[in-house]
Amino acid sequence: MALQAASWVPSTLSIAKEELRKKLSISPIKAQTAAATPAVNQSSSDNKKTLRKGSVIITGASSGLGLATAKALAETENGMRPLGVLVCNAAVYLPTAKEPTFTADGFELSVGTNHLGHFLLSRLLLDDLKQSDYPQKRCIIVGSITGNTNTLAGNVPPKANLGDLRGLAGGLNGVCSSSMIDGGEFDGAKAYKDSKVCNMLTMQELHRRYHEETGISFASLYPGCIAETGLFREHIPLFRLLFPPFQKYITKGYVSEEEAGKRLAQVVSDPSLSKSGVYWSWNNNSSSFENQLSKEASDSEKARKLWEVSEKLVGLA
Ligand code: LMG
Ligand code: NDP
Ligand code: PMR
Repeated sequence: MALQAASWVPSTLSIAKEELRKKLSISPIKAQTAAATPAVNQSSSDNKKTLRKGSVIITGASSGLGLATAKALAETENGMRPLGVLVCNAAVYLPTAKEPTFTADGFELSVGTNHLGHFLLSRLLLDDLKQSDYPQKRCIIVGSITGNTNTLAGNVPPKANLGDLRGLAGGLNGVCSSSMIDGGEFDGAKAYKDSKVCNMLTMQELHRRYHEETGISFASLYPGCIAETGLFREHIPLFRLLFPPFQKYITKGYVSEEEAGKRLAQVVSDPSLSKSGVYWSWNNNSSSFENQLSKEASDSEKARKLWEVSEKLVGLA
């Protein structure tokens, strides 16, 4: 099934890319996807119809959490095949970069990929989700504990802080504005954590704007510390060596890719996790609960401003 799921990648990828291209010339996200439902070539002529009715789109499904989630969904044997779900999962983390790098459109790479790419993708696919007749339509944006300063992990420097969004408003291009959202000096670890705050704020703003009207459930989550994924590929080898045992034996926050994939798969298709506007987390015994976001990550005024600034940057306003 996992291989079958992988065979979905090119067709859904091209649909999403085509959508993006049609609207404007932005390309921070290659929408790599996987799905657990019947393949495109088994359906009728209309690919868009298949997207609406029979698919889960997962960005960043070539490794780590995205791949493990696709596997967990593909292994689900019951009739409850998930339909009409968008999972914004792809991310990059550049903790050792001394200088910023940029997307083709000139946005700092971490925020461009993790936030702006998903902001645009979710907006472009909203109509498809809206029109789907699947009863539990969902749009999920993966967040993290490290963007939440109400936790110990969120207090490890550098801490997330979007400030007044002056760098983002200036285009995040490092030329006529800072490459950091708050207008400060480039810091790759902070840029990642800031992008996760954006992900969690965006989910809540989507919920406020669209949940009632569309019936789509919007959710974010912290799947646990999946300390061995490709996310840390840019970190120094010593970190990659020590981080998994540190998380396993000291913080006890470690989860395997398989376990994390099952958690995200629950948010995709478990009827008991259908509530909208929620940031899900799991206890050590793997039971899910609605977690509290930090002050900044639940600031509705900041969410609105982030929405408006992001709309301008991706050409939707
Ligand atoms: C920033 O540093 C970087 O500046 C930035 O560029 C970016 O990379 C960012 O978030 C990413 O990090 C963050 C800095 C915060 O954290 C560190 O640098 C941690 C390094 C700790 C170095 C210890 C090395 C020696 C460890 C040997 C022990 C191995 C144990 C393995 C487990 C075996 C189990 C059988 O720094 C701080 O905030 C300092 C706060 C320090 C608080 C210490 C809390 C106690 C935790 C227990 C210590 C265990 C250390 C293990 C470290 C693993 C790597 C994270
Ligand atoms: P991985 O690096 O394994 O997965 C990230 C995925 O994103 C890869 O498939 C990667 O594909 C893809 N990706 C990166 N850039 C792009 C792009 N521009 N377009 C399309 N795809 C892209 O890391 P994880 O599985 O750990 O990360 C998945 C999510 O989980 C992220 O949102 C991360 O923030 C979140 N998370 C992870 C935690 C952890 O402890 N690992 C903890 C909390 C949250 P490719 O390599 O082919 O480019
Ligand atoms: Mg962190 C106390 C629990 C805890 C948890 C659950 C995490 C998760 N971390 C915790 C604690 C600590 N970390 C402590 C005490 C330290 C100082 C030694 C520490 C350090 C640390 C570093 C250097 N942690 C990190 C890094 C990273 O580079 C990772 C990061 O911030 O990426 C942005 C990271 C993480 N810690 C986590 C999680 C989940 C990460 C991965 C990042 C993410 O996806 O959000």
